[in-house]
Amino acid sequence: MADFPFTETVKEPKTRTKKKTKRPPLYRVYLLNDDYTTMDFVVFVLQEVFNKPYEEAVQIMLHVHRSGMGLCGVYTKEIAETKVETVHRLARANQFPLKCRMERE
Ligand code: TYC
Repeated sequence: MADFPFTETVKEPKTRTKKKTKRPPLYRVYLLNDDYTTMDFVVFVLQEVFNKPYEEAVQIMLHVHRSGMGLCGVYTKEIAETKVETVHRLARANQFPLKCRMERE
C-alpha cells in the first residue's frame, strides 16, 4: 500500500460473509414430586411422553419421588412446551396433580 501515491486505500468490508449457524436455545424439562400421583402413572408418562425405556423411567420416577424433582429431557423451546402441556393434559385427564416445568439451559 505504501508505494501508491494516494491517500485512500480500499478497505475490505467487515461483514461476515459465511453465516454462522447458531444453535437454538435448549430447555430442560422436569417432573415435580407430589403426594397423590401414582408411581405407575409417572412411569407411564416418562415412557409415553419422554420416550424413556421402562427401567430408566422407573429410575427417574424414584429420583423425583425421593428428591422432589427430576430431569426428563432437553429440547428446543416448542418441543419442551409441548411436552409440558402433554404431561399436564394427561395428568388432568387422569385426575392427578402431576406438575412439569421447563427452564432454559
Ligand atoms: N410421590 C408419589 C407417590 O408416592 C410418586 C411420584 C413420583 C409422584 C414422581 C410424582 O413426579 C412424581 N405416590
